[in-house]
Amino acid sequence: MVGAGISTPSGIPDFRSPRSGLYSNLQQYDLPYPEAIFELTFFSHNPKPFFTLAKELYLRSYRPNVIHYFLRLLHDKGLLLRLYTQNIDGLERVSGIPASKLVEAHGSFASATCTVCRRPFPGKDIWADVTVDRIPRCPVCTGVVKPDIVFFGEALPQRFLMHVVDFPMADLLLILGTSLEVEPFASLSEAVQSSVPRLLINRDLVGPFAWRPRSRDVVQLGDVVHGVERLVELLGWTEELQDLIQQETEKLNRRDR
Ligand code: CNA
Repeated sequence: MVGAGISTPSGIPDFRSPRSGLYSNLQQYDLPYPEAIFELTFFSHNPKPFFTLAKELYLRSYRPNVIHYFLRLLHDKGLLLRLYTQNIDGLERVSGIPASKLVEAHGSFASATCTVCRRPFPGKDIWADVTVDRIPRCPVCTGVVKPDIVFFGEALPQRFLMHVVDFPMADLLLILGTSLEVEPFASLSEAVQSSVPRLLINRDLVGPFAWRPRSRDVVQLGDVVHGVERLVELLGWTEELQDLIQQETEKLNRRDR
């Protein structure tokens, strides 16, 4: 289970970190209160702040970091049952983890839907407008076209239901870079069997690790990059991970050339 904290080392601010988090830097988006950026009622009245954020994510073409590639290495080794992410930056896909291994619980920019007639569109259709600060509109009914990012109160994607099968099957749960504050995602941390070790690598102690710890919980507090690098070292995978990062970075360099 991962959250915005795994992408801060890529330069994408999270929500709740003091000073650097989006919630402390919302003046630039002109929002009445932070959560408004992902609220449907606010969006229907003023979609601009959300699209400003979308443009920022799109144009800066952020890259995966060592944490994403650690997860990719888990997949390459056949150890990754599934990656449940709250992130909407798409960096798990960019790191090379196949879509079949991913549950993007809060949606993605890969697809979009008209908020009025519900027509579906490929996600890429909105960027020509968004990059020139125009609100994307449905060619048929002129409704605003919203990327399929899950807003507060909206249903999670169907794939989220895979947790019913996945979590009881897991024999280790990694939880990286998340405040575990957003439900129903946060409760997945309690969906593994009680004999299953849960490893939290995060700056602060969060969720059930604080208020209902289990005897097999392991917590590594501090910077998530440091925590993951330490784990990789203990596993003896440091060189292999460096090779993977180099190979994938060269691929991205060729893509961006
Ligand atoms: P959050 O609530 O902002 O929490 C992030 C957590 O990560 C906090 O506990 C931080 O202390 C911790 N953290 C941040 N950076 C580091 C670091 N370098 N080392 C160690 N710990 C760190 O974010 P959540 O993901 O828990 O909240 C869920 C929201 C955030 C989801 O709905 C996301 O869509 C949304 N979000 C996503 C992105 C993204 O896609 N990259 C960015 C911002 C917000």
